[in-house]
This record gives sequence, structure tokens and C-alpha cells, in this order.
Amino acid sequence: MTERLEDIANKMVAEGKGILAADESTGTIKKRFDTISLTSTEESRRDYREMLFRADAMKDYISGVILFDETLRQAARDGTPFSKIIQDAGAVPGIKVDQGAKDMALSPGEKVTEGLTGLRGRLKEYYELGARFAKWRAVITIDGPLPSWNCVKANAHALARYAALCQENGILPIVEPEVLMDGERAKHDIDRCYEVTEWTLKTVFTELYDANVMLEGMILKPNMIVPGDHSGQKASVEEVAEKTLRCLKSCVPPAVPGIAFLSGGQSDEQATAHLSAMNAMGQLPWKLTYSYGRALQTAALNAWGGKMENEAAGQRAFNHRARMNSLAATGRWSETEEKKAA
Ligand code: 5MM
Repeated sequence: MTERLEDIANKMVAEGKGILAADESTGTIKKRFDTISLTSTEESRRDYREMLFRADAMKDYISGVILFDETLRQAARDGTPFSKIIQDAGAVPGIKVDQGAKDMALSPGEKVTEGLTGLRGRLKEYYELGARFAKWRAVITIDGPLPSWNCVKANAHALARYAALCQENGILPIVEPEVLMDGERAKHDIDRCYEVTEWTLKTVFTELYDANVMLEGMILKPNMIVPGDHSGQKASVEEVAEKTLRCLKSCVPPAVPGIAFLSGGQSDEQATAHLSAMNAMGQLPWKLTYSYGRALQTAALNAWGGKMENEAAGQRAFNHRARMNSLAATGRWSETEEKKAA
């Protein structure tokens, strides 16, 4: 029997659990492996993902894993499909279905995410392979007068068309409109991030409504409200938490069961501290949790270093980060917890 989208959503934002974004495309995982001087091959990518998916954290703190096409089709060294390892840990396997943010025609410096052509057929195949949710990431760049309405509107429209196709095929859509905080062009202050994120989210929810997307059967994956990396501005944890919540409350209907943040280039500890502060601020209309890539993986990648003999060390680092974020998802993380465990 097909699972209800609402049930998949509630499982993915279950108390104290969050999502592991392990959907790096071949180009991105190569960049990550370059930092530990490891050659990216099908085998090294498999070994790295196996180290993560067999860690204890999977059972306790991870509700879903976003995979790249290659990984959903891959098996562990003993032949067990990764999708089965994830399911056996009690988590939901998911799949990144966008085909990347590409230069937008006649909109210099902006990107539009592609991948709608043939998506219905791909979703049907991914369902057969075990995926029960999908992810599509739109990228919005702030730079002087950018983003343009053309960029915000086109990306929001594509997200809505993707989400509708997912729901038609029994797959829960994670809708990810990312207003970038990293990169050399990110010189904007926190209030500009607020303004652009608000504009983007309001446009996305209008497009989702027009596309008949059922809000109860989706998860939003937004950025937090933070200053750009190259702004020279520092915001306190309280300011980030307060502005992010204010922005989300003005844009995200309570029918949405959960919001799972991206980390976007924040340090591991910042991403955890911000999430915890928001959850400690009292009753919210939706669950607030993590769908981190870098902020869940960087410490594990470094501890593993591409060596079989470091597998346990990599898993310890991943277990620790996942536990800290689980505490944050219920507003109970503290620096004392962080240091105690380290
Ligand atoms: C894990 O990184 C994801 C895939 O990136 P590419 O498509 O560029 O290979 C990315 O979509 C990720 O799911 C989100 O951006 C969140 O990751 P962070 O690292 O920002 O938490």
C-alpha cells in the first residue's frame, strides 16, 4: 500500500530527528574529497557513504537521507543495497532529482535549477528503487541589485512544478530555496538576507498554491537569516534565531509539517546553536529540524580521511555531530554538552 505523504512527512520530522544531506553530485563530492587528498572514485564514494550509513547515529538521530542517483543504486561492500541499510536503521531513503543550478539566460550572474524534463519517469523509477522523498534545490544569489524578479519567479515556479510531480507519484517533496550566504559575492548584511528570503518564500508558497501542492505532504528546506560570508558583519545567535523565526512565521503556513534547515556554509557549531536557540524560543507551528550536508559531515570526513582503519573515528565524529543537532532540534543543546562529549 502506498504510504500517505503526511505520514512520510511526520516520520521525517519526528521529535529529535533530522535529515542527513548526502546528495553531493560527483563534482561536489570530488571537491569534498580534495580537502582530504582522496581521489573520488565509485569505490571511495561507496566507502565514505557506507561509513556514514552504518554509524549508530542513523538509528537515533537521522530520519531520512538524501542521496545522489549513483548512491541510491549502490550497495555496501557486503552487497546490501544502501537503501536497505537506511531503511533498516529506521530512516527514509530520498533522492536529489534536480539536475543542478545552471546559468540563467539573459540574467547575468543568476542561476536557475533545471531537471523538469523527464522527471515524471525518473520519479517512478526512484520510487521502485525505494525512495520515498525527493529534493530540489534552487539557488538565489544576493549581489547588489540581484536577485532579479525573473530569477526568483523562475526558480519558485520550477520548485512548484517539481513538488506537484513528486506528490502525483507518491513521493514527498523537500522544497529547497537557498538564498546563498557563502561565496565572494555574499557581501550583504543580515537585513538584506531577511528581505530576499521573505520575498523568495512568499513567491514559492504562491507558486505551490497555484500548482495544487498539498502543504501537509511537503517539507521546506530554507536557509537561516544570516549575514553574507563577506559582509564583515557578525550576528549573535539570538539575532539569527529571532530574525529567522520572524521571517518563517510571516511566510510559511502552519499546514507545513516541518522545516529542515540547510547549513549553507555555517560552522558546525553555529548551525547547531542557531537551530537550538530557535527551538528554545517556545511553541512553533511546525517542527524545526536539520537537513545538513556540510554541518553534519565535515568532522566525520576529516576524522575518516579516506582510510579504512579510521572508519570508527569517522563514525564517532558523525555520531557526535548528529547527537548535538538532535539536542538542538528540541532546544536542548548547550556549549557544555558540546564540550562534555568532545
Ligand atoms: C550535500 O550537498 C547537496 C548537494 O550539492 P550539489 O548538488 O551541489 O552536489 C546540497 O543540495 C545540500 O543538500 C544542501 O545545500 C544543504 O547542504 P549544506 O551543506 O548547505 O547543509
